[in-house]
Amino acid sequence: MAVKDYIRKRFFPHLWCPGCGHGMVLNGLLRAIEKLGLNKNEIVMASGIGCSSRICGYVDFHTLHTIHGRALAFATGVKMSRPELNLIVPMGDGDALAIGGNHFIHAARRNIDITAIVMNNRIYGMTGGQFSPLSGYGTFATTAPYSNIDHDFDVAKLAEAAGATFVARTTTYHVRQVADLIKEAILHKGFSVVEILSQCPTYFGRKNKAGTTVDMLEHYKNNTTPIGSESKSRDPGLIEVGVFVRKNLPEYCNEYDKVIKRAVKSLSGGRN
Ligand SMILES: Cc1ncc(C[n+]2csc(CCOP(=O)(O)OP(=O)(O)O)c2C)c(N)n1
Ligand code: SF4
Repeated sequence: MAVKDYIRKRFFPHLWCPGCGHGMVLNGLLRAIEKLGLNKNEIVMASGIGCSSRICGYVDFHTLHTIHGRALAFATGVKMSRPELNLIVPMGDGDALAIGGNHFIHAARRNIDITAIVMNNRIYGMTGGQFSPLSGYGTFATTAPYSNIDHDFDVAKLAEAAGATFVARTTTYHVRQVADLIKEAILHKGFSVVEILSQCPTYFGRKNKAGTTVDMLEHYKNNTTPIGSESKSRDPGLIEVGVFVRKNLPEYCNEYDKVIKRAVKSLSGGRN
């Protein structure tokens, strides 16, 4: 199936501003799905609210555009009832780690087979540029006109500590890596997190004098390095991209199946 067949053309033009990174993430996601050769009916995408979450409207899969921060809870419900389906949850940094932070850590802890894509633009884009838990100390936002004093999370470290079994990071500059990491995350059996640094030239960019979209992409290019590279030891400020965690642990739906079997056996007096 061609990439264009995965798109709902009737919802275009999309709502993203010119130069927004979220469209580049959509491109990588569709290419990953095309490479995997997945049937549209095998994919369920659940999202919350935000410019990033709007991806859900543009893809011709089974989609649930739900409430802010709760997409993982909806996805968990779908996955538990239909474990054979591929669950993908695109989230903004606010959606995933502010209002949705609790759902995020517990989905990771359970190791439920869901792919979470965190589109990190370090700002609440949709609502006009409020700072998020990923904006970082010293940044500017409409709600931090005199500079933000909150420190940010490291999404990859948080996801790993919470129990995610596949954790990766890339940026919209790394177009091929976006598709490759999403592909691997979908194939992974367990909770997978792909953080993608995605530029918001409109709110984060303007408030932080980050320049044009091209400047922001060049910033990603010049300030990232592959995990474990020598440059990181020379310049600890570089952001690592690549796969941080790739391990196999019991998956939640499989474990739940075993619980059902144990319960049935016990209730039938051990006859099954
Ligand atoms: C319960 C609830 N609280 C607040 C909002 C308002 N709201 C909508 S999107 C959003 C934040 C969006 O930021 P983010 O998730 O980072 O995504 P982005 O728009 O930057 O892609 C907020 C606060 C809401 N819709 N529902
Ligand atoms: S406000 Fe920012 S995140 Fe939202 S569409 Fe515009 S550029 Fe993208």
